Amino acid sequence: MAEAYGTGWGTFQTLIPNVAAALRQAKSVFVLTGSGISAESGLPTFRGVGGLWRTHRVEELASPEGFARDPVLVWTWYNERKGAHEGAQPNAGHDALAQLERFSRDFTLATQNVDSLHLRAGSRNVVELHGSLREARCTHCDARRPFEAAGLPLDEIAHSCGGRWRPDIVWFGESLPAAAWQRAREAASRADVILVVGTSAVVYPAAALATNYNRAAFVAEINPEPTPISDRVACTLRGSAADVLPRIVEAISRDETV
Ligand code: BJW
Repeated sequence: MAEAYGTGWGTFQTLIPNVAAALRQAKSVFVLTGSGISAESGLPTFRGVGGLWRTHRVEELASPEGFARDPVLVWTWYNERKGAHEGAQPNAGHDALAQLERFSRDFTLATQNVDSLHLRAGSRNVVELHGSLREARCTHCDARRPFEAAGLPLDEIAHSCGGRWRPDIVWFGESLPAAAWQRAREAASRADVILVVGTSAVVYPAAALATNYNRAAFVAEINPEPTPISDRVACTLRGSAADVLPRIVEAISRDETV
């Protein structure tokens, strides 16, 4: 399919109609997003400039070992992030993906983000690969509690069963939720078009969804910076999600396709 729409570098004027044409004709569309799509909502990415939280790397905080070492530090990080999520609004990139879903017969959006902004923008078939900050769960039993806007009070980390409350997200070394992973992998495998938006594509297995399960799809990456998959995709749109995605949706709406 890649040859039918042209590949490689080019101006937005050429590439956007190409991607729009591929999307119009696709029977099935799969989108993978990462923290870059929420950058223009004011939420920091993980590995970019300012990607550190205070002096800590994400790998130190987002792991069962990091949580066991210092649960108060980890909860302080998640409480701050929860506050930032509550204050953030979906941006034009999130909105464009919600619109794109309405044009598509079979559309799946798998996100690595835990900020719920795709759902708030109106996307429906969303797979949250790394969980969400809507709930906390116990490390020991099946108990769950809503993750309040104010975060978890730091004197309530201990659960009555002897376990600890932790955010309902996937940390390094932990498996992705099996049902979410299966849904995403199947959707990536059957897609005619795959959009990879705002992810450094270094965290696995999520990054594998972009290029490893489907060699026939037309894959377009939307990211201002190159990533390890840039050389393997049909089309790279070097721009911000909030700029590029609405232009693609506009081209589809106006039928400016090739
Ligand atoms: C813009 C923009 C704009 C900026 N518009 N774009 C295979 C190979 C190698 C390693 C592994 C492997 N398989 C497993 C691993 C280990 C590990 C891993 O991947 N490590 C690598 C880092 C080396 N993976 C795991 O441990 C995973 N579990 C697993 O595999 O289970 C099986 C297993 C079990 C036991 C042992 C071994 C295997 C779990 C991964 C969980 C990741 N969790 C985190 C944090 C938790 C969630 C949270 O707190 O939010 O998820 S890490 C962090 O990275 C977060 C993100 O979801 C994830 C991805 O980051 P993302 O979103 O791509 O952000 P950035 O900052 O990296 O990139 C932002 C991009 O946006 C940049 O490219 C910018 O240019 C761009 N951008 N502005 C568009 N305006």
